[in-house]
Amino acid sequence: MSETAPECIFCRIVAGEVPADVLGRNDHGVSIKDLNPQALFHALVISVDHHDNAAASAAADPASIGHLVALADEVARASGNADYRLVANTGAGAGQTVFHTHLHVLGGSSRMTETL
Ligand code: DGP
Repeated sequence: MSETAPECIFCRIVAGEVPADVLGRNDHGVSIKDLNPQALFHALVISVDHHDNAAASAAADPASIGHLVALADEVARASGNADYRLVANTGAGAGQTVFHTHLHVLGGSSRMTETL
C-alpha cells in the first residue's frame, strides 16, 4: 500500500486529483512537466510514496531512488536530452518548496547549468 499525505500537492498529482502534463511513469514514480520551468526541458520525477525528500525515500526503500533515476533518464532521452542534470533540493535552506520526494530533470540548453 502506498503512503500518502492528503494535503500534499504531489500526492494529489500522483493520485490524478490535480492535473499535470505526465511524461512517463513506473511503479515508483510519475514524471510531469514542471509548472515553472527553469530550463528548456524541465521535468519532475515525483515518488509515488510520500516522503519528505529523496534521502527519506532512500532510507525507507533504497531501491526506490534507483527507479526514480531510471524514469528521469527515460523521459530525458525521450525528449531528446541525453545530457541533463538531476537535482534533488533537500530542505528549505536549499530551496525545497514541496516536501515530497522529487527529482528535477533539467536539459535543453546551457541554462540547465543555472542554479536551481
Ligand atoms: P522544489 O523547489 O525543489 O521543492 O521544487 C518544486 C517544484 O515543483 C517547482 O519547480 C515548481 C513545481 N511545482 C509546484 N507545484 C506544482 C504543480 O502543481 N504542478 C507542477 N507541474 N509543478 C509544480
